[in-house]
Amino acid sequence: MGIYFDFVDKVRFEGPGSKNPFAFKFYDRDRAVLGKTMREHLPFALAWWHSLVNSGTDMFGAATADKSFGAVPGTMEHACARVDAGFEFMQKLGIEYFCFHDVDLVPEDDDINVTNARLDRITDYISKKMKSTGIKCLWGTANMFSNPHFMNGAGSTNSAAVYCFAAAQVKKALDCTVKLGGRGYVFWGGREGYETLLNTDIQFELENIAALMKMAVVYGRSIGFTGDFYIEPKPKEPMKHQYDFDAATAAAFLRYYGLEKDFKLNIEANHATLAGHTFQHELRIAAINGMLGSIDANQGDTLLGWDTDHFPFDVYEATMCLYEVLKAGGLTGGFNFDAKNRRPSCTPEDLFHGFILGMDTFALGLLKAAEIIEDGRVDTFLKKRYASFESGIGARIRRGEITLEELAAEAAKLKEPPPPGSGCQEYLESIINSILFR
Ligand code: XUL
Ligand code: CO
Repeated sequence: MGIYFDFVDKVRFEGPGSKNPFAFKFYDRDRAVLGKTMREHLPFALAWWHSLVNSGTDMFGAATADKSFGAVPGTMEHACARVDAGFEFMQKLGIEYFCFHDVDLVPEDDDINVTNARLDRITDYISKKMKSTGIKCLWGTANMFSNPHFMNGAGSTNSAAVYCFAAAQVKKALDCTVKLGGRGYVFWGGREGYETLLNTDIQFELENIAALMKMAVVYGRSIGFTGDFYIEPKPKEPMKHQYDFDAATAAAFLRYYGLEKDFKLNIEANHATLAGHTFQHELRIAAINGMLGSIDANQGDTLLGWDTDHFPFDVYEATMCLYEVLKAGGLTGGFNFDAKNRRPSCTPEDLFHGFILGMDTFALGLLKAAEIIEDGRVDTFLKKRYASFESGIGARIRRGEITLEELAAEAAKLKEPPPPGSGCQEYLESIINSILFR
């Protein structure tokens, strides 16, 4: 095994004043925040596909970054070189988890049996690396969107034969995830959606997707998978309408089909904004449904209407994210950098800069979210805002001990209600700014 990133030894915390491009300015892994270390609060993961596979191709142009790692692309030697490079990279950054799709790990063959044999080999190789480094698997998934046979969907396909291939990939990806001790298993519905109702039976397709998920749960539990299954909501791209539009839609789907005991949500920042929500909104909806599982940590671009997967740099958004996570008592999953360098950021150094930026952004978010909670003014305001439900008729409403007639009688007695009080949004926003920039 060679050394792939010889320009850096170990990325260390040097503090906000450091000008070293290969040092953390805010991520201080052993620093205690609200009773836990930063490292415990922020289980960061590398996304195999963006960091080790994606080489900057887009619809208009070829690769700009060299991800060959000294091997011939499309070979098992290349797959192994990626593992070596990936583990060296994670060790140098102190990243403790990784996430993968089946076909990120090995070249996909036309014959699924050949691909599966390759997966057996590569997961043996990865297991050894995991043992020697202590790096763990956050979650695995099956890529059921790239292969042309999934053009009409995977669980939502019109073809029973293609459905078998979707099932086969889920089965094998679960085998790999369990073999690697993954904390979770993700379903991102890449082609699970539609373009026109002229050729689509939504109900039929939803039933088939749910059936595939149910079979995955039964199989996963039978081979000892004790972690969470996740749906990763996204409203569009590649499909016009995607079934897992947002957290509320996915939560309703899971309940309707009886999957809520085994599934949580993997909330991605860029998917939230594509759905017309804030990242914080999606996290809150997941949390109040008891389904806040894991996070795909990235950032979109408000001027672009697609999934740009930037490395996150927006401290405000990261702060509100961590505020939700802290309030929800943490994640069962982690923070997966489903993020890629911009196409012209094409050097191995840029890959380090992306992760340093992302990890520092979330570290700052954690520090600032903890300060908002310790400061207490936002929480105090919120409690006061609903205070009329704490006693009298309000408390009876909350306890469900009152009828519509009694409420109407109360209104008649009052003739008109007292003013409900100011929402104080600007006051609250200025508190957040004063904490962010002190
Ligand atoms: C696509 C996306 C995926 C999932 C895993 O937008 O986010 O990379 O995270 O399939
Ligand atoms: Co994602």
